[in-house]
Amino acid sequence: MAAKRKQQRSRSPVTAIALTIAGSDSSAGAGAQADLKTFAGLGVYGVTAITCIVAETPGKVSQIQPADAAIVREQIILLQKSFPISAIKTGLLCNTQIVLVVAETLRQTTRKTGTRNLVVDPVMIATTGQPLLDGGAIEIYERELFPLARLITPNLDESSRLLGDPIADLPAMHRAAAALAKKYGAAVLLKGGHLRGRFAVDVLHDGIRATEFSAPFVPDVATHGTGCTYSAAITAELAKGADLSEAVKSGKQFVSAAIRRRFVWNSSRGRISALNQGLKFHQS
Ligand code: PXL
Repeated sequence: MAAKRKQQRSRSPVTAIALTIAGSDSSAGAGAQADLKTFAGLGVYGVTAITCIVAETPGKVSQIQPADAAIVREQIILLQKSFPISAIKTGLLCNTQIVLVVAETLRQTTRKTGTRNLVVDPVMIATTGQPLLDGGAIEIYERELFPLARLITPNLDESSRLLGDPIADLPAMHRAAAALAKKYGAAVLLKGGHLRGRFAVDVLHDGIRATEFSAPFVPDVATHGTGCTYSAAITAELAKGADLSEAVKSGKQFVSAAIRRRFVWNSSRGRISALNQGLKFHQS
């Protein structure tokens, strides 16, 4: 009997677990929904701590309601106690109180669990240009959360906001990535997707050296959630044990494929599109 139970147990699949601390996007293209689809697409079991509810549809953020900091904290603590989580990412944290409580909770729980794989995606502005984070929260990010991160993944706008200088070309991206890695004592992946060219080039700086990651740029794509999907894919690879550079390489391939295979629908609001993080779909 015991032998049979043991056999049954050993046949159950075991997979890596990743936690995303992020907002809910009603249209499921970004936020925690994109993270979960990405984790699943890469064979990682995802769990979530929801920080806010965003009512949105592709192209329009309508309303944002933050969760109480106390329930954000409880979700993280409970999950960390119950699951062997091997990587964590943060996405939209919405306001100062939530950034503070996430940093404080991760400082405590990761000391106990030893999880070093924290990817911080400093989500500040939506693809539509709408601010998603209140101004004072950025300072708290810099002081409390960045020092805990293994990797920070700002885009060009977020990097210029953090450094106070515009970033206009690839040499400026290299200088900025090095400056950010030095400033925060963490590896930095500066995403250059918004620098229109034939290739979307990102620069990873680990504090010592820089590596470029490049993929053909897909023009005329206004799909939101690329940043979330990219950082979630990196988190999934870290959860499975990849090193940082391998994780970024696979993450870039994953997000590029999600963009190439995006869905496009006609709706009463015109054409809308969403990333495809690996859905097997039925063509009607
Ligand atoms: O893409 C940034 C982003 C992140 N997280 C949530 C969002 C959005 C964009 O709108 O809704 C929850």
